Amino acid sequence: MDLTKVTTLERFILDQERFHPDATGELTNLLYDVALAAKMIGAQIRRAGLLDILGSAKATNVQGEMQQKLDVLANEIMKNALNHTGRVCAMASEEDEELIPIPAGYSPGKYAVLFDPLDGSSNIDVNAAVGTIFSIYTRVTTSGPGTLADVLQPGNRVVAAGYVMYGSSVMMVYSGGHGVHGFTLDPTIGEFVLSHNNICTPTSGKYYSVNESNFFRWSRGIQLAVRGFHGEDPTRIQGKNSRYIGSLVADFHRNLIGGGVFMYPADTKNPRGKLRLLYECVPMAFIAEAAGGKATDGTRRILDLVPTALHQRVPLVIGGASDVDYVKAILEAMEETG
Ligand code: AHM
Ligand code: MG
Repeated sequence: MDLTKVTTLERFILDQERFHPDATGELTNLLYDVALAAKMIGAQIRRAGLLDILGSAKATNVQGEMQQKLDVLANEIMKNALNHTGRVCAMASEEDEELIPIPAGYSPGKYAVLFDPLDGSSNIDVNAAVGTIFSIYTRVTTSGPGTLADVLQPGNRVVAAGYVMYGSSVMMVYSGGHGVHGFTLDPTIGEFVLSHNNICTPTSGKYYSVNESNFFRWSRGIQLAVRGFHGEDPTRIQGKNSRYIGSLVADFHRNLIGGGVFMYPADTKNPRGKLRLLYECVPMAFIAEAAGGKATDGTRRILDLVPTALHQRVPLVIGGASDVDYVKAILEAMEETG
């Protein structure tokens, strides 16, 4: 590797803009704002053990789950990185019940941004990988402050989406619809540099990832599909290895690169699944599809679902195209729909 030449995130996105003659540079700057927030969140996570900011903030988020201190911090960092730039008209976050307006005194911009500032936060206390997930839409309202209509858009209108994984290194993976690109933070220069250009995911992979402790709470179809992943249906699908961290970004990222399928199906405890459509499933579905994979709620394409509420949940089957199709074929044969 020539250490005198690196492609930074900024340069890469600027280069891509040349292919869009109508581009104004606003989206580039917005992605750069997200990257800055990611660096700040990553820095806090690295120092978490030292600063005694591990553990619960004794507040409960809108889904009734205990927030970890870093969730709160990451949420504030994301909002503060985005709310004053004139590029964003409104935001929505896993950690805020309502739409997040732009503060008084700042002008609302062209984009709506949705995010889960720190997903998988139950992993923080054990030093396992966590992530930030985001998606960006062009606003549908024409002026003034953004409204719910700007954030309740179907995933097929996303203009860019991605995630940041805080793992053994900090990595940002994003797509503007043309390919999926991965950037690793070089801590010595404080820049995200292109490390994974044009990621393509295998159509059938070697891993399956699901919380198997829910097995007896799943539908018959999901149980059958997972038994296929165990190797019980070799004429239709090859048996796979099980890998599950319980951190969507890390589980998804491994399968994106190594090949595989991730599922969080509905179960009797979570009848609509656990994951949230808007800021967990849609951004991951956008990335999966741009890498050649698929994402469904079991039978229907995630990106075509029309959201009705900010925090709605949806079952998720995501990964290699033929692995996702395998699950769909079983559910359809059993007449189980999403
Ligand atoms: P969170 O948004 O409260 O962090 O929960 C989301 C996480 C995902 O990262 C992960 O895929 C899933 O919840 C794990 O759930 P479970 O512990 O039920 O397997
Ligand atoms: Mg989450």
